[in-house]
Amino acid sequence: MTGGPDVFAGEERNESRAAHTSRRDVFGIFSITLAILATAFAAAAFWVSSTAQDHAEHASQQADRVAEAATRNEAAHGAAGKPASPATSTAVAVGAITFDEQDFTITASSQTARAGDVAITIHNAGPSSHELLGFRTDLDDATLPLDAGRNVNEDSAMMTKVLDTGTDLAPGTQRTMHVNLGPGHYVFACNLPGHFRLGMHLSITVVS
Ligand SMILES: [Cu+2]
Repeated sequence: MTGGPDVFAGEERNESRAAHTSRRDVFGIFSITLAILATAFAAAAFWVSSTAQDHAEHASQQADRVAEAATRNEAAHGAAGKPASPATSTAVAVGAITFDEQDFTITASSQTARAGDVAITIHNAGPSSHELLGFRTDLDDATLPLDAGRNVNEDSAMMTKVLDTGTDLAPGTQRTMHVNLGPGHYVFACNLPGHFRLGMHLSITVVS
């Protein structure tokens, strides 16, 4: 039985090598799987972080825009959120008055004017379209007679129309009209539906 042990030993070695080889294969597959998983995780982590960064950047840009708009709005309308009225001059306007209309107020460069030809410039600061009507009347500007639709009754016998833009002024536009005004009390208003009730009226006194 010579060679028997050798054969046995050889078989043992072979077995051992086979076991070793198979362990190495398992280890190799395990390593590759691990590497693939690690790569997948890294890619997912990168995607999540870059998406989060995009979101954060987007949110921050949006916040900036909102803050900027709020600042602009505040600058345009005053800190209290009310439309800021340009300081109305107490000087008597001679020959020209500028009316500023916006949602939903009317202001004028002066509320007292010298009788005679007056160049009336109407500026619409928006954001809606507006018109301007002028009436000679003893009524206070807030108490003009209303029609069934609760807009100013332009045909009321209690007042006489002296100015009418006729067509609406688009936001951001202005128009100059000439009118000859005698001494007296006048009311200027926007009579687009609801605008008078919302506050678009102003009294002007014309002196000789
Ligand atoms: Cu209006």
